[in-house]
Amino acid sequence: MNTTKTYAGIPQEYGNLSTSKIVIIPVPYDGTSTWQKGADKGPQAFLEASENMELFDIETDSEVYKEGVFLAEAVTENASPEAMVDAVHQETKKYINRNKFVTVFGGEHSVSIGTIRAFNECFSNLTVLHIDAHADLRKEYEGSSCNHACAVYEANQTTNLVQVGIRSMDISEKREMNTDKVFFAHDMAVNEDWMDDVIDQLTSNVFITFDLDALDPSIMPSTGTPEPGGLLYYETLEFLKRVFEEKNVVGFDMVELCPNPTEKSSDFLAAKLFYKMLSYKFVENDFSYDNGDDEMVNPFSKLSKFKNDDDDF
Ligand SMILES: [Mn+2]
Repeated sequence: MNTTKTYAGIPQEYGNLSTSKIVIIPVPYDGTSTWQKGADKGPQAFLEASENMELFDIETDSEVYKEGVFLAEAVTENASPEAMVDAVHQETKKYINRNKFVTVFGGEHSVSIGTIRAFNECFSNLTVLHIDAHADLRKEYEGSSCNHACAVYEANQTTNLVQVGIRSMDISEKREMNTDKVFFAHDMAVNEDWMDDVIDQLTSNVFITFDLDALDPSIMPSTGTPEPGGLLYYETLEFLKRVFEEKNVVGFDMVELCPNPTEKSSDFLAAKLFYKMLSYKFVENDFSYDNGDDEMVNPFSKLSKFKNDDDDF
């Protein structure tokens, strides 16, 4: 990976560590994937797609890169899953301690074990908002507690873990689950208040771990384990926007982009979604819409399959 480049091709003056508010740590790790390999190529594909995106965000009327985005050297430790997790933990903590808004781009989901460990040491009453198709609550898998199938087992023991979009798990994971804090995709599909219900479960400090397989394979086919019945784009943005508005999001990671050379739209979606999350974090003005009837409407709610807004038409 060419780390002399800046994130998204931004001018060097916005890419220096000392003046940047935001740090991105790439972790091209794919040591424990069980089905399709290739998440180690995720950061490179994400960075290439980011270079081809417009840096003005229409919705928030902002250019978040001007807050400064430092592209850190990639964490390439891969001697063992445990060694990788330790390296991610140390690197993440290093930048949190420099008062940066730290983000991590994986790699498979096991990288989040290290990221979450660092955030949990640095922020009190932390919620880990886990957006994923998979529960990832196994204590150990294929001989390691740092397997991707164990991504949030530790978070479930040590933080307020809230899981969203889940639609695939082993029966043994039911024992670990706090059912008040798990939002299954099949329930979300028929509960128009799911966003309110999730937000009710969050403490004020929130770290978001976003597994791209939470999204529907129709919009995110390039992921290791695509599961049908996932989130679509605008409902995802609506939900994330609310979390960023209503809570103190302290950082996030994005994992499991498994790029396919003939299918670039997934890479681009990941790049745009990542930039949207930064835009939501740093936007200063209130960008909610007003329909003129003194009733706030969200422009995306009508596009959401998880909403039932028939009466609006
Ligand atoms: Mn997953």
